[in-house]
Amino acid sequence: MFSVFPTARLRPSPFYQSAVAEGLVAASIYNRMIMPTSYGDPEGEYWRLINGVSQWDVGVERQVQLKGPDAGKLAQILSPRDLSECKVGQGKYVPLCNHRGTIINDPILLKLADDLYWLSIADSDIWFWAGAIAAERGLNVEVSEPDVSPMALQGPKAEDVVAHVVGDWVRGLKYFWFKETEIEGIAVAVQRSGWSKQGGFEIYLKDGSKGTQLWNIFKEAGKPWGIGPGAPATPERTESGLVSVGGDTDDMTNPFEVRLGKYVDLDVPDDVVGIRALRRIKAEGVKRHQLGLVLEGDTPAPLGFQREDIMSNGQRIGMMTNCVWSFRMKANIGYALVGAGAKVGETVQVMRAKGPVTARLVELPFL
Ligand code: THG
Repeated sequence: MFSVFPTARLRPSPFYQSAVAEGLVAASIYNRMIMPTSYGDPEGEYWRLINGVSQWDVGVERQVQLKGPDAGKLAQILSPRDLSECKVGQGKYVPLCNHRGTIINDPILLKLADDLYWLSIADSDIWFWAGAIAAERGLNVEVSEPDVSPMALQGPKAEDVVAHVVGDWVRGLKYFWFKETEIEGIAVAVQRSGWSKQGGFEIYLKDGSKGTQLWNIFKEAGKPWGIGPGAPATPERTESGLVSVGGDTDDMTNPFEVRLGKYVDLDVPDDVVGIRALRRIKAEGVKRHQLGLVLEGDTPAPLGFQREDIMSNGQRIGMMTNCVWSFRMKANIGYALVGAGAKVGETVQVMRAKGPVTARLVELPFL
């Protein structure tokens, strides 16, 4: 059995011991933490997410806390999405861009109070970024990483399980809205969210010493609904068209190229990081766009990091950024980041390790 020694460079989540007890067999690294990825039955885990309820250790989705009188001002400077209408108790999906308009993270922003926000981040060091920008702009706000770790319940039966634990009020929560509460004395925030399109909730644990206890409360409560362990599922998120920033994007990708333009408001104030670049990119027109790929063949693609050239009529037109076997479509599917001239319906060649594979460009999401 492989084991991991926690250090400041490789931090376990508060749910790590539970994940190991559930039979964790594979993990990745995210925000310098261990992110569980498989419990040994990818297809079973997938169908549990599609038809039932799946329990995920997503403690790697760290919070960047903005606290102080200028917290809201800093949140807006960090994101090109207009936050002026964001209410206390509301969450919003907010791309973060650098000065060139390149997307560097895509957190969920939670507004806990007028002077308190969390950015629930994807995999990059936004603490440094936010802290430096706050200080350089002379803002009165403290940037920190609080002891807060999300656990996700995803799937069509997640709502029944969460309602059973915290009460029927959760059924009335709107998408990305949340409420702070306690579960058997454990402080949490409960949000309708999660990195799947199957519905579900995330329970933000506010005391890392209570991870095993919180995990077991949901494991026990979920038994009548057949709950079991899982992890953010590449086949499901690909079918559903969710973007993985850093995976599906490179160091030149702007939000318009990867279908995130609807989260960019070009008339936010001029002091928003990257907004001038984004206005220019929009005015000039995007050079690339993201489409789906359906590959020929009925042998599941090997898992792993795959960024392979896409050819059309002997010319390289872009790259495949992600490829996975879809259990529902019974085909290998992936994302293409290709020149704006490449169109849905076009047949292309993907230069895979074992040779070229024919594929069709399609609209996203697949399902
Ligand atoms: N949960 C929490 N934090 C996170 C993630 C999460 N941190 C970053 C990571 N995921 C990646 N970011 C996300 C988060 C949510 C969504 C996509 C990427 C998402 N998108 C929906 C969509 O694209 O259809 C809805 C967006 C909308 O319309 O507002 O859900 O999962 N705590």
